[in-house]
Amino acid sequence: MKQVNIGMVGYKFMGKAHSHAYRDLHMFFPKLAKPMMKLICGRDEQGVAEAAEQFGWDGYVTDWRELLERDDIDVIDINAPSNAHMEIALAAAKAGKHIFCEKPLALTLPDSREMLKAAEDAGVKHMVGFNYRFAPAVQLAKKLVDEGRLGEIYHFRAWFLQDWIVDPDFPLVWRLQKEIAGSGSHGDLGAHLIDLAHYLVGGMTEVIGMSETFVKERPLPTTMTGLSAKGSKDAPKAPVTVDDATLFMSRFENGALGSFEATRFAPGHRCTNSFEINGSKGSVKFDFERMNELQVYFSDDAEDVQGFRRVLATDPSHAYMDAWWPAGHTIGYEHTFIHEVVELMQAIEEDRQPVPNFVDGVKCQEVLEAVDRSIAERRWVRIDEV
Ligand code: SOE
Repeated sequence: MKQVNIGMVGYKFMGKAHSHAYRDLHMFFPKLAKPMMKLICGRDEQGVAEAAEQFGWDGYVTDWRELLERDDIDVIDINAPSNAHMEIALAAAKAGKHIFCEKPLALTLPDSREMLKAAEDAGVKHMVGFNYRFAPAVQLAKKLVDEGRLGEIYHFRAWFLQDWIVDPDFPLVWRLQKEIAGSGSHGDLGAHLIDLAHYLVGGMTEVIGMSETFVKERPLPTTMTGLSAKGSKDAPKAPVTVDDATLFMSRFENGALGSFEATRFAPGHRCTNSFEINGSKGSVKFDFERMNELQVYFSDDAEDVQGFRRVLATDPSHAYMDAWWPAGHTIGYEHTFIHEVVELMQAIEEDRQPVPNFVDGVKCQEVLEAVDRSIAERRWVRIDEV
């Protein structure tokens, strides 16, 4: 059986999600190439050593350059904060390593284009971590669109709502600092919606947006810096340099209209990543908090039973589900990452680019940037302007 050796940079939230995916893959997808968890990298030696032991890596390093010097590493997995993506990806491409990079691909559109060019020039495989594509219910939505079962698409409407920074005393973690994160809810949550829109409906032609930073400054963190960080009212404060919420509208190449809302200021919404598609023959609705389900409406159902039906996307006929449990036994967030790794391993074995790859990362970044420009200039911006 073929083995693919992984070196990974990052060991926090996404580091754990990716590690879990590598660990579980072979148990459920035994025919695929097996990812071997060689080395994990982080700057804090104690933290990364503990992660290596807990997640099951063979060893750890504190400088990512060491991963590139190793002949036995095939893939560099980058899930460190966004400002680290480009430098590591460029060096990994130069070293001839395949790259699996978390979203958003880069801090800016030019950076993302440089990453794509470097990966293409080097002839390596490149993948970007838009994990929500890999929920079987989302794949079902894609199948219905592709097979024309929703007809001509009129509307894509999507919203990604969270509430983890509503408290004004929530500290200024890295995700709230532009030089590290690139943007706030826009690049963190909106990026997922944009990718889903591209995947399900297609390219966009123009956008117009607005955004707000409701809490302008926050206390510096006193404990860990993740989504559960704790702050203190008495800690010194510093400015928030990203958006708390960004909304935009778009036109698609196929004539459909889009609306998008990304916010971290929606109390009660922990991770409401939702979309609805309306077409001439029907509609679908998805909500990640009920990720095993797709609500489906077909206009040609008999009139007396018309209505949205709940399709549980857990049958063997649904994407990836024949590898999991008997029908009706649901899967979760972590499975979206396992399915990403399925795609990565298949692409390496079949010697093709995985999907989504850096091309999709750049396309997403184009929309992020066009929306930013639209907000700055208070006007519609065409995608081909950026
Ligand atoms: C935090 O907002 C976060 O973990 C994002 O960074 C992820 O990309 C998203 O999937 C869930 O929320």
